[in-house]
Amino acid sequence: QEYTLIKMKVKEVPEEWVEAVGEGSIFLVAATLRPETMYGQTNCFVLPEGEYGFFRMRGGDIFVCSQRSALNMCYQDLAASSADDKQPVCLMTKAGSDLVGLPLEAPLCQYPTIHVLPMFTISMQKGTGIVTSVPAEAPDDYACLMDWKKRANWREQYGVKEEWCAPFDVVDILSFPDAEDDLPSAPAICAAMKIESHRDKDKLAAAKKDVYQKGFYSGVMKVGPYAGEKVIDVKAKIKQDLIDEGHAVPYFEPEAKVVARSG
Ligand code: ZZB
Repeated sequence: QEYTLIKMKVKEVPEEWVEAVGEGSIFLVAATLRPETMYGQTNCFVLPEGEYGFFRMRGGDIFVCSQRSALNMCYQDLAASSADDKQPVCLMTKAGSDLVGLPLEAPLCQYPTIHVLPMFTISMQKGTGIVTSVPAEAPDDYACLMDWKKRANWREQYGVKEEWCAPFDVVDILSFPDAEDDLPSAPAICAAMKIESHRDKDKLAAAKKDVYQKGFYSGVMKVGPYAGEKVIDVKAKIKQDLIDEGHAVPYFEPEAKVVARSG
């Protein structure tokens, strides 16, 4: 599976982190199949109980991601590795909960600063364990952003400040000239399916499938230099532009293995 890794730069690096990791810009990196949607980012998600490492890349940058994805990055010659055993160089680890609230600068994003929020349904076995949020076109992201906007008790429990979610409205990025309605896909499908929370996993899986199809085959860009062009025609160009500008790198995931389960 070929993903695009989106580099979201940490805008204010805590003093202790600098001491622990040394020189280099720090990026939270999210694996996506939808680089054309990056105009619609409103925040970033991490798994609160997930473990994230700070890994040295060959060019000197520091990427924050799961250990598993860092190992893949070593094999893809992205991450620096110890000479003897091809293991990624981990400078520090943090729980996802320690990353919540961080201010980030994300490529193509309409908001100059976005924040890290918790998402309970992230798999640490997929991508980097970090997810960039596009609530217009990703039902999971819409449901999760709404959870943080609506639920003061969750915010209190997880230390989420209102200013990290409340000001971030859905950014409408695609139009669907051939569809019956021309609304951003994810909010409409979440309303139609009465999805109450991002923990509604089964409904969200069905919604995601629908929205993927719609976005890819009928979407037309509303924003950016390719406005008016079809997603299907410009997806690869937008990806290449991001890579050429140093905001993204290609990232490959080995095919998921069938794992024997016990218990
Ligand atoms: C931005 C984006 C915009 C995404 C969109 C989707 C959509 P797939 O198809 O199952 O491989 N994602 C990435 N890593 C994880 C993870 N570890 N746990 C949970 N979700 C993850 O899913 C790939 C997509 O799932 C990625 O693409 C990412 O969200 C999320 F408009 O990035 B995407 C209809 C979906 N729309």
